[in-house]
Amino acid sequence: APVSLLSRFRGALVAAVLGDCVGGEFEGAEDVPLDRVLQHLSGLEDETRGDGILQYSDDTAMMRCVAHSLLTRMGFDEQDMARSFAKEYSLAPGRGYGSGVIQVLRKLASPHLSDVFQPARAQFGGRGSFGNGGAMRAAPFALAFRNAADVRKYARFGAMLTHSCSLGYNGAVLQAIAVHLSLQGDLALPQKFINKLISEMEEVENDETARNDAKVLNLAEFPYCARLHIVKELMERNNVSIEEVISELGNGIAALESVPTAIFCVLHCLEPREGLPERYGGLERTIAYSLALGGDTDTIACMAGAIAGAHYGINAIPQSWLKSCEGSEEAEHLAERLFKLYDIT
Ligand code: 8NA
Ligand code: MG
Ligand code: MG
Repeated sequence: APVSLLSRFRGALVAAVLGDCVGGEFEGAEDVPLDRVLQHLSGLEDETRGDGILQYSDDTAMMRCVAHSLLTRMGFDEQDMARSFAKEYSLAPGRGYGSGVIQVLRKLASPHLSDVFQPARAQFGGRGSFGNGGAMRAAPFALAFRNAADVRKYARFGAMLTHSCSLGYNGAVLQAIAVHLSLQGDLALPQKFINKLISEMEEVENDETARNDAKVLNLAEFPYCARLHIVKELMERNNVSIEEVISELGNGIAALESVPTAIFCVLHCLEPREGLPERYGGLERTIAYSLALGGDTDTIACMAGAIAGAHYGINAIPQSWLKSCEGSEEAEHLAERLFKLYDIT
């Protein structure tokens, strides 16, 4: 049956939260055997399991702030979004935030701050953060704005509140665009999907600051485009090992080493894969595969979850997974409200 747009909206936010919650188990682990991943996931189906619900981390905490702010302001308001991040952090500082971003969140709490983008610009000796913290929370921008140019523009500004390095905010733009295209059903033609992402990023990275940052950081020209070309090459092969994915695309906390990786996870899992249970649908495969890469598992699974959820819709998510994760019901509700906003922006 065709997946309705509302189902895609709900799927995107709920699967993002799920990826964060189930991925937390393996965050920072070097080697994650697929067996352990499948064991962890089948544990969610056990009603009698005693360890309670899985808590979400910084990824979901900040994504909720983005969604709330877009909804209450009926669009992007940098002051409100900055305040929302700062308030969330002060109420629950123990959600596993990156070590650098904490300084930004503390400064954003100051009532005397006039330029809310300034604390982010002061990070890392003025170079700004290239972490994936802007990208991990980018999905709601694709659910709030219908127009691709708006998605690009506001995902960028939203990320710049904490991530002023172009590698940081361009990772957020890429993630938001991937969710945007997935909502349109574009993953039905995977080759076309990756080609569209490449041409979007050619435009985004054709910018003086982005070119200069790439040079200073010793990266290829058009670094996101370069990674997306690798994604395309890996897609065309059906015998890609996890080690190759990690070495070619990365699994780290830098946006460049995790956003293209998350996109690859979704594309790779459009089809059944060896080692993953046959009863799994594409969404379950995507989450399981993201965890098996190790590294920044919560964030990679969160980003892959948002893109995959927008493709498969809410009905692809097992009830037992949904019930096991903190914040999944709220995510569904936020998605429904964003769906109404999308109709008017
Ligand atoms: P961030 O802005 O603090 O960046 C994350 C890290 O990346 C920093 O702490 C630095 O080590 C490094 N980094 C970023 N930019 C630069 C730079 N210009 N020069 C040198 N080093 C740099 O935080 P974020 O919001 O981007 O968070 C990214 C990840 O951190 C997320 O996956 C999130 O889940 C979290 N995280 C937390 C833990 C934990 O222990 N709880 C572990 C891994 C990741
Ligand atoms: Mg996290
Ligand atoms: Mg993480």
